[in-house]
Amino acid sequence: ENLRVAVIGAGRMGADHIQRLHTRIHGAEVAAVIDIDLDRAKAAIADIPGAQAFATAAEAYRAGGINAAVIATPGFLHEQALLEALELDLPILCEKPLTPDAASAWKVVEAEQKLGRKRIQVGFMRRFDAEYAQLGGLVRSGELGELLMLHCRHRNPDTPAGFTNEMLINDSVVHEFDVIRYLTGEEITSVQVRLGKASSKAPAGQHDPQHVLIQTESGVLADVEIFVNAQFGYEVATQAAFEDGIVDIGRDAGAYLRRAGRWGGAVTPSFIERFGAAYDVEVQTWVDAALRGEIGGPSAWDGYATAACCEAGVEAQKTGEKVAVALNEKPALYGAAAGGAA
Ligand code: ISE
Repeated sequence: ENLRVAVIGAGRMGADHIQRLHTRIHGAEVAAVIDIDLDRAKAAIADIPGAQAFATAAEAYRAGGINAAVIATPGFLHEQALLEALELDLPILCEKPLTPDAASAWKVVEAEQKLGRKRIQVGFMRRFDAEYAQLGGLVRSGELGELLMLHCRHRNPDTPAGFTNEMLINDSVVHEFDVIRYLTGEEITSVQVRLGKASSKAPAGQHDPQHVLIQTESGVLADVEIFVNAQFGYEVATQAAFEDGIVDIGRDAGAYLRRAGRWGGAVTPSFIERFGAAYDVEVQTWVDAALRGEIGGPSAWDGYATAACCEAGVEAQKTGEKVAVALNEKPALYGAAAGGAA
């Protein structure tokens, strides 16, 4: 029997997941779409026979027939949606961030603990990207010696209305926090943010770009250029420096065109295309596990640990200080390795 999924939030990511579940994923169907804007929910199911639209998750659950939830509302609404779905013991795929701060993320971890088994996979899709997975494999194999430094570039063409200064950390750098933990297998111990020369293309109230310096338990340093109004297109790329080699991932790939005396290729327009294949693998992995009664991939612990990093990052943004990341003790449910395997 198929997983019957309620997709909560029919915005950009929600709509993308709805189409993914409907057209590409095996073993799942979209049973309900929930959006506070009911017209948007209805539009999202227009081509999906049998799916129903609701304004709240509570109404959808009352109507019955749902046995899994995908949460794709803005991050500040995740806590309530997570607690409601955990209450029903549903397998959950929750878009990042789990929640925007450590205290609310910890409440979610505690609620999952009460159930005694993992129910939440967090949408850190980069772990399912072929190049990140390859880099992770190189770190773990040890064939290039120890990983020493990471140079991360995270560039978006522009930001949607209402994208605040804090969201550079909470919505964008949160991915770097997760991949740094995933690649090193270590927790992050401190975050510093430097605000340099700002682009005139950034909206009022947003300082863009920013430079973030991150350190892990063994001392690995990662620097992140977060530049969310970079105009030219989308780029997420990392250069890793090992004792015995340098590895680059995320360079523009694809067709290399020569025409009319020029050479070049297309720049990825957004994360939807850049990580399209990774999202497919992520969602299929979640569905396959849920059908077996299991949950894998990035966990609520990863969501909590990255939320703590974000909190430190936002403080560092405001104070200019190097801010330590303090974590609660890790519950046994989440295993030993810091980043966990995808
Ligand atoms: C967005 O929410 C994402 O998750 C993208 O991966 C990231 O590149 C972007 O900066 C965020 O706003």
